[in-house]
Amino acid sequence: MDKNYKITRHVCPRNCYSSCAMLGYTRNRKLVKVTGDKKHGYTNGKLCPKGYNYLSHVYHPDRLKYPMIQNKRGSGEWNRISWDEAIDIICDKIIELYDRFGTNLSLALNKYSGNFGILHNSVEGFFNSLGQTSRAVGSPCWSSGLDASVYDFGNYKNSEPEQLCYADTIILWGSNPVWTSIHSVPYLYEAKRRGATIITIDPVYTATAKKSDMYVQIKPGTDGAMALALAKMIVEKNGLDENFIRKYTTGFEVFLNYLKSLEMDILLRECGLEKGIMEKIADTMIQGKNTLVWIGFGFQRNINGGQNIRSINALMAMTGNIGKKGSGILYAQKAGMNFTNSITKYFHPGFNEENSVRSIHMNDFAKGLKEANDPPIKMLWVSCRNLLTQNPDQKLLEKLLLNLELIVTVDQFLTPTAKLSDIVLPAKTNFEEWDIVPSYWHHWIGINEPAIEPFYESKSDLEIIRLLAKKLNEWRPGFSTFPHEKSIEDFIEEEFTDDIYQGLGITNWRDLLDGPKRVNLPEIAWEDKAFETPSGKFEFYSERALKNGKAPIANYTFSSLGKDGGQFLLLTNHGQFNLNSQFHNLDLLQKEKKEPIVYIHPSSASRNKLANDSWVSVFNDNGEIKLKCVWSHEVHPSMILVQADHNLINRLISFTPTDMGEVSSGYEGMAFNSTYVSIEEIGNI
Ligand SMILES: Nc1nc2c(c(=O)[nH]1)N[C@H]1C(S)=C(S)[C@@H](COP(=O)(O)OP(=O)(O)OC[C@H]3O[C@@H](n4cnc5c(=O)[nH]c(N)nc54)[C@H](O)[C@@H]3O)O[C@H]1N2
Ligand SMILES: Nc1nc2c(c(=O)[nH]1)N[C@H]1C(S)=C(S)[C@@H](COP(=O)(O)OP(=O)(O)OC[C@H]3O[C@@H](n4cnc5c(=O)[nH]c(N)nc54)[C@H](O)[C@@H]3O)O[C@H]1N2
Ligand code: SF4
Ligand SMILES: [Mo]
Repeated sequence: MDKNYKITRHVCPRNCYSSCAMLGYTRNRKLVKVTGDKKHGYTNGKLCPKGYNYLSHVYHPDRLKYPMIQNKRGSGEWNRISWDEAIDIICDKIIELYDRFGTNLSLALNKYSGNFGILHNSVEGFFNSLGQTSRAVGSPCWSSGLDASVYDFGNYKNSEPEQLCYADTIILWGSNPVWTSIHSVPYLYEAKRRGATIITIDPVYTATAKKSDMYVQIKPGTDGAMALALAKMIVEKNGLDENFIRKYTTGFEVFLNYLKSLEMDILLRECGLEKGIMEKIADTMIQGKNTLVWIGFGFQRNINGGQNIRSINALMAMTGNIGKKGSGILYAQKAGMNFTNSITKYFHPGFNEENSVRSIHMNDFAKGLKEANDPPIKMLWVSCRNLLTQNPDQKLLEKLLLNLELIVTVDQFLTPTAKLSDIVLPAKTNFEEWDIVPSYWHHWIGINEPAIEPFYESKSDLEIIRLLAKKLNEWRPGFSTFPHEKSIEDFIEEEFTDDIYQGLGITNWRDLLDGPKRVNLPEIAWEDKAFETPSGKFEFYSERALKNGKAPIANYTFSSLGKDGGQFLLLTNHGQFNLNSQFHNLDLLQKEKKEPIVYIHPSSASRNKLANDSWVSVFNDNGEIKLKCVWSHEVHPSMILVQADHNLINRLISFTPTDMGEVSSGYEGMAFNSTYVSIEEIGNI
């Protein structure tokens, strides 16, 4: 690139393992190229196909350009309005509702993972600045796994994923990095080059499974039974690390007694696996020095998810595979996100974290909306969230949303959620705004600086919040304590402390303009064995779990997944060329896309008289969708697979809580993968 280009630094702020550092090339005020930033130690100058296609995302013809108002909700009759008009209408409603109810509780926020940049927390900050409001709380994504770590380790920490390189045995347990965490793949290859054995355990023969040395097709949701069977074998084979157990753990005897009480045949029948393959895995773990398990997020989105992870944690602790090079459990961390979070802390006088939120279960949001009373919810603010594709209970949600008096959605596109709103406000992309973006996976952070002018009239979430706070205070002095007069630079400045700077090896956040920086976190999680549990040890037996109404030890509930009537478990895995509901509209990426497909094992298909390539109806009490039936040996016979990128799939899914999640996120997680469906051929359509 010649010097006529302005080069700017960026981070992809999507809810993605990689949080890639990027370089934007701008000429004549137009972004003309996006590449990876080689200064990022983990992503190493590479992007994924979505990342390389950011230009068509930023300049997409469907991007929202102006604030718009809809005549009647869902009518599709939109009129352009000015920012002033939009802010006036919104603030007028906020104040009117306050006057009607004497509180802001009838105003609710639903925000999740559309953008993980820290300035986007200004939205929560604005809500905190009003006193009491209602808020969707919880996580549809990862919380039962986080809780499992809290019970066993006292916290969730992640080794640097680069540790993959040093493992002798890598178990990819329900994770599909070839699609969902592409930057980890070079480290898996490096491990392979060094002689590691890679085992994938997944009900689907995924792109990742195809690259592994060993593949285990497990019945979905039964991994706890498998982990306990492996643990039992390892005990029998004298594969315990007695020293680690004695020094660093508590409650092993209770766990051991539990293992002894379990019958191997029943465990194996439960997960549908042969003893031979289990012996092979147990032997590989014992013979190799270091085993590293990567547990995916999809793994724990079922009713046994948290307990199944606790069983794996126990398996790893009893073999001493914790806190040493090339071993341990990779899942996720929040430590790299430890900013001051000051942007959320301008609480209204008399309010704080404890008393300013009336929480509504994010995963059971429809019911929450219905039941919220005194006062009821009347206005909804949606930001970084496409709840009308990503949430369960779609039909009920749609119905209840229609009862609200005002819905405002801030987004870059007219999503299904935006289409059911009264006002949509256009959001900037990460090439148009300042931000700092951390990662829940690797140990790096980076900066977003504006490369280009805002797309038409789009604004960042923070800019919108400032307009709201300013107008509210003009009309009602002191209504919001959000400091709208502060500059964006001020807000960034306040997120850093001297300690954070020191850890990053910089003296000012602007130093990130020279390249992303590594956060000063240990390369190996728990190397110090300073577990953060009440006992200070790894807890096979957790009093805390018991107190929260859970089994105190890793525990498997048998046949909790059994259902009769010929129904199948519906798995909705994350797709390769989209990021949840984002990037579906990039033609380049979607050109391979055929009809919407349901994959089914040929034996199940024959039993149910479903011809290959026929149209089928997939249904349950929640609804019905029509899909093309494709026979595939790659999916377990007990399940069918529809990619999560199918816009309508959550019409079949109602709220089912995972077994954990409350400790880390406030509510149980969402057991998307514990949904049962029937399937029938409908011939040609
Ligand atoms: N059936 C099924 N459902 C699932 C899942 C599944 O596996 N199966 N997975 C679940 C999981 S793991 C997750 S994390 C959730 C994800 O659900 P969401 O958090 O809703 O995720 P996204 O679809 O990525 O993003 C939501 C919206 O944010 C918008 N956005 C992007 N940048 C900005 C911005 O700067 N400002 C604003 N205001 N908006 C922005 C995007 O355009 C998009 O419309 O879905 C869950 N839903
Ligand atoms: N390309 C792309 N990347 C993404 C995303 C995306 O949508 N697209 N989404 C991002 C987000 S929000 C998330 S949460 C992550 C998700 O990242 P992953 O967890 O890697 O992805 P999933 O597809 O949710 O699930 C991974 C695998 O778990 C398997 N699985 C499901 N149930 C079970 C089970 O009971 N046992 C076992 N052993 N395996 C099971 C599925 O078959 C699937 O192959 O990826 C992130 N990265
Ligand atoms: S979607 Fe993920 S892998 Fe792709 S550019 Fe963004 S952060 Fe990187
Ligand atoms: Mo997620």
